[in-house]
Amino acid sequence: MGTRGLLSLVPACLLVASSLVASSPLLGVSPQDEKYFAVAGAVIACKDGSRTFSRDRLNDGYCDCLDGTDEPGTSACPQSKFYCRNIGDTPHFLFSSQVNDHICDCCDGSDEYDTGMNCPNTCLKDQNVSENRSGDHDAEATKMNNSDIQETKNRVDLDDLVQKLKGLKLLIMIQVGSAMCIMAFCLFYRCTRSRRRHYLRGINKPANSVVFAVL
Ligand SMILES: [Ca+2]
Ligand SMILES: [Ca+2]
Repeated sequence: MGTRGLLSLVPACLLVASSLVASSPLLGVSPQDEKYFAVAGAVIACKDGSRTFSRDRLNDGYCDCLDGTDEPGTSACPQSKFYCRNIGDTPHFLFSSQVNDHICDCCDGSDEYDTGMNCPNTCLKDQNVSENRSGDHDAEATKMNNSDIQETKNRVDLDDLVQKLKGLKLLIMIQVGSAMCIMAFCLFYRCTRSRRRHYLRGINKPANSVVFAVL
């Protein structure tokens, strides 16, 4: 038998398990309390210590204990809690008023065992929906992480571009400053040279005039 064949047997096994639990005298009893009733003898003590009851009064529809110890599977005691096993999904407790109230509260339908209600076992279906929601949540988280990474990368690229522009601006300022210094030096050199020429011409002019006068 293949894997698909085995998987097709799972709902049937859950249905059989649920029906066995529904017919058990420990209906509505949590696994922890099963030990309590297992170790007890023919006479069982109420958990609040108020009194005792015989085993045949367990889930007999009559409230013997004020705390509901003897009626975990019926709505006889207001204080009792019904344990949904929900095999394949998450187990949880119900108020006793929710037992046989014509509303399917447990996903395995075990709380409506005496009303003729057709409560389909949806535990596996609910579990799949929960897993799908979890998968969607993970996918959304991954998408958000990728978006954050891309945004951080863009921010780093922008900062890098700003730093490069600042460096380029500084380089341009240095080059302009250097060009201005060279131009100023050249201008100063020309002015100095021109003044020197004028000075030398001023010295040579009187001497030539004297020579011409002598001749
Ligand atoms: Ca009882
Ligand atoms: Ca119910």
